[in-house]
Amino acid sequence: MKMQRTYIKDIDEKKDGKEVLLKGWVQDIRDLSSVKFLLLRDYSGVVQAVAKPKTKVFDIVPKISIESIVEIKGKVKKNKEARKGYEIIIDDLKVLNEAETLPITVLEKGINIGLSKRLDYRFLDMRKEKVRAVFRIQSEIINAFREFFTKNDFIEIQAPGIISTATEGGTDLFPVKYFEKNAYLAQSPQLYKQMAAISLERVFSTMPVWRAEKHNTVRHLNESRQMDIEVAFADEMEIMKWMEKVIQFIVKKVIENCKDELKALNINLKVPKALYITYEEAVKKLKGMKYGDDFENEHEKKLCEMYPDTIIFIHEWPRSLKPFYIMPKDDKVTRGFDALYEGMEISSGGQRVHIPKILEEQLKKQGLNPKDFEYYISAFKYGAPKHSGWGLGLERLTMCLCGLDNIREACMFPRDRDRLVP
Ligand code: AMO
Repeated sequence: MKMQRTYIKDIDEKKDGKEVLLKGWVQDIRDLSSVKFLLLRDYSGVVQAVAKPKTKVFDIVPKISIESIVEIKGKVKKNKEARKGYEIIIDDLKVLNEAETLPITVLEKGINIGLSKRLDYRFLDMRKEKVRAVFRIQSEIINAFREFFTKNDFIEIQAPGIISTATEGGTDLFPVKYFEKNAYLAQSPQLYKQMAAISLERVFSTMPVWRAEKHNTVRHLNESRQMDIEVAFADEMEIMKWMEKVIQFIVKKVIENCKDELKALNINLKVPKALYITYEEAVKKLKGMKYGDDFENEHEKKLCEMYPDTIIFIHEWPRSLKPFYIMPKDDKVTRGFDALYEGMEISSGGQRVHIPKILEEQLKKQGLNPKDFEYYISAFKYGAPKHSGWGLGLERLTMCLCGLDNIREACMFPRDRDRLVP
């Protein structure tokens, strides 16, 4: 009978002394005169395999190229000094697919290669422990987000990726040819999640969004992923609470389920507290800022340094700084907010305008033509409750939890001003 494959994570006490079949990548080879070591990696871990003298594999092992795909049959043996406390004494080895000389190393020390070169070879770069840790944590973040809102009776909606009008300002749209019409890649699910919430009450979405922002910064991508919610009958204070709760839930899940990954990244993650302050209060805390100024990244950093391990919710933003769909609170301020965490903005949102007349006025004020938004405005004419929501950047949150200083590290295949491949 064909032998079943064993995964490296399952090598334990019960397997001690037994013959196993392993498959994976050759991470490294150590060629000593008396013995040859091969580090084998699969999705679940790394184990040391040993070729002893006078065996048929002794001369073969040192010749195998790094990252080749191999199949190893061997005996599990306790060895306190080996990683995991066990090693494999190789009986037989087959090279399933030989790797050519690598353009970048996949060993941890190779992390110092420039980011741009690493991204050129991302398919190899993600074989490194630290890089894999980031994407494992990102997967936990998005799963926890879904779990939290599903448990709270929200439904996940799928908004379109091709749209006919700007939702987040007209200048940073990517045009696409849509048969005879002009269309754009969606900058956010904004208008669609609102139209869903006024019928379904509690919705969330996770989708890529596209922004043709020309600036190349360590916090911006031209394609990013947004986690959004929209809740009917809620105001901005209520939905900020949802964000406080979901981020705390996500961080707890990452602490619980990604212990090895956090260790690999050398991160001591803490469940954050929350602070709620008005825009006016925030401006007063910062030197060199005056009422009406938008926050620069240096201001966000300073505020976060004042309140470590805290999500800072800044609400009551001036009307001039928020989009047309944010509900005004009075003549001066809106019901919009921004959330800062670990030195940067991770989210913005607020209560929406659900009164068609106010919506038309706000569109005109921002230089937009209400005619282009007729489909959206009319949705609020047939029984629309007040509603609120926010969008949370997946890559930005990944940066915060993994301690990364460039957003490209938090995106498997980033799209920026200069990069369209791989
Ligand atoms: P906003 O434009 O602030 O709001 O986007 C929400 C969050 O998405 C992330 N984000 C980005 N991340 C990387 N690169 C980018 N270019 C980028 N743009 C945005 C950020 C940001 O805080 N419709 C509103 C949300 C709402 O009101 O519900 C919106 O899109 O983390």
